[in-house]
Amino acid sequence: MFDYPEYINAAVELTDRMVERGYGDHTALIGNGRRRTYKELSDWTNRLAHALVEDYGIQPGNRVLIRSANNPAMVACWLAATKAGAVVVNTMPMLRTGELAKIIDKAEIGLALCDTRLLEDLEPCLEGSRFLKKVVGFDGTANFDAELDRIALNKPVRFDAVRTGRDDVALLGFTSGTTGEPKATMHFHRDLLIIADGYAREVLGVTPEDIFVGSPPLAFTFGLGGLAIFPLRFGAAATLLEKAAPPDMIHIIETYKATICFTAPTAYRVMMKAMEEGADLSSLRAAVSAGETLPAPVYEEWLEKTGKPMLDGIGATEMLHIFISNRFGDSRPACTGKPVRGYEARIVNDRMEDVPDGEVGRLAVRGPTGCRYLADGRQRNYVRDGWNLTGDSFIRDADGYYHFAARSDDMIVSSGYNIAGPEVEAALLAHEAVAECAVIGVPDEERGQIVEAHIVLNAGHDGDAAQIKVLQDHVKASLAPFKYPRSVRFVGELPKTQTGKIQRFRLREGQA
Ligand code: 3SK
Repeated sequence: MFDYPEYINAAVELTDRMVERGYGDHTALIGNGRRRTYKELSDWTNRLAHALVEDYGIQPGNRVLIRSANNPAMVACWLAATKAGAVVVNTMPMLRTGELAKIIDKAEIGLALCDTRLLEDLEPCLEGSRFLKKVVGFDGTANFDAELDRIALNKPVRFDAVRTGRDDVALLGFTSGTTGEPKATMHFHRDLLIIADGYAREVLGVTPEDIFVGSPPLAFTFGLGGLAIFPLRFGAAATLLEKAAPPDMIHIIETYKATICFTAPTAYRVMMKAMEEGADLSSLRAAVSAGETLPAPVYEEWLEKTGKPMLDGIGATEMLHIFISNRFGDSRPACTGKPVRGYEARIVNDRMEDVPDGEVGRLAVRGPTGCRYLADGRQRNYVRDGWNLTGDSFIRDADGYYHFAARSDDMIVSSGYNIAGPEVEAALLAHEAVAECAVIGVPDEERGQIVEAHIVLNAGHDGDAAQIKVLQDHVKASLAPFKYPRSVRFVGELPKTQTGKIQRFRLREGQA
């Protein structure tokens, strides 16, 4: 179905090959107030690749971490490292030292490329790391005013990319899982092309005239696909925003007449409010919603306001991108649609038997882009007989459409971010005031879910507003700030089984 030569380098296909195919003068990236053509991107990434190989000793298979907000320099670093045959781990700016250290250890990262504005949390990882040898700064504002840029500026614009095999690992996508212990999923060079040649071609019908905008971090494969791989595969342009709150996206849509937007329902809600106050989003031909469930009222309102369906989809880092999606001519409210070309889905019970249509079961998916965990015993829990169990409960109706029912695990999805409850619990328990705690997701109109902490305090600590603030600040300081509990309840005790296991489901059901 997806046929690629035995040796192929995905980054070359997205840059140099596009120049060969006549897109050299087309805009590839817009960011930091500048446009860059495919030719400029090809030259830029080739110079960087020379620097990585010649000055930092990168060899095929070496693991390279990139730390940056969404900007053209991050895309250039990712492409350059991929051209050099490295295996890249993209990370979000919000991650703190402890979180970065776990990733570095798990992925055995030797070299990290970091926007110089974000060095503070990464540099301490050098101390005592068995793997990390060097952190190199690049200029995220693309004024070429950092070590990596200065070295790259003197390099040739041609680079003989490493002859990677189509099944060589190019990317490690990290997902925090339900336990908060990061899992890495491996993706091959061919996978990076399949998500474009499958989903982006079949569902979105991307053309060179398209201009992409969106909020997901490039460090999240949802963002890497939607804001880098899809546009670059088809000669289209990507706008990259370091801060992508709805007003920023609206500004970009109006300024550049963006045509395809990737974000979560929460942001679409705000954008629709802005439309009532005069925002002009009429250039958008596709609004992709993923990362959290799309409520039917949001779908209906968008359809009413724009005349076009919002394209709900479900994806996973494990599968690299979206594998079930609605289509322009075939979409329904409160429905995620049908499998994307190349993927198969089933609804199964705990014994991996199919459950009848119309009944809730576990969503299992298989396809060409996953699921392969890096050195992780959890592979056998999440992948059975070649099928990836996504952790979601779904229903398939009699017409073959898939409908989300619930998360089957402890993952909290808030404004499109996956937050592992146990990780937040661990952060809270590190505070002297906290004796016990349980963290759950509770429904929230604006964010889908929010993190709620049920806390038993140690003696001598008052459960008042000041204490809530102290604990929230404590979580924000130890984890990425989006993980902090927006709701905190102080309780006398937590519901437990006879063997002492906390019964979070009872908190969720409000029975405790
Ligand atoms: O929804 C998600 O979690 C997701 C993850 C990776 C790629 C795409 C999507 C929608």
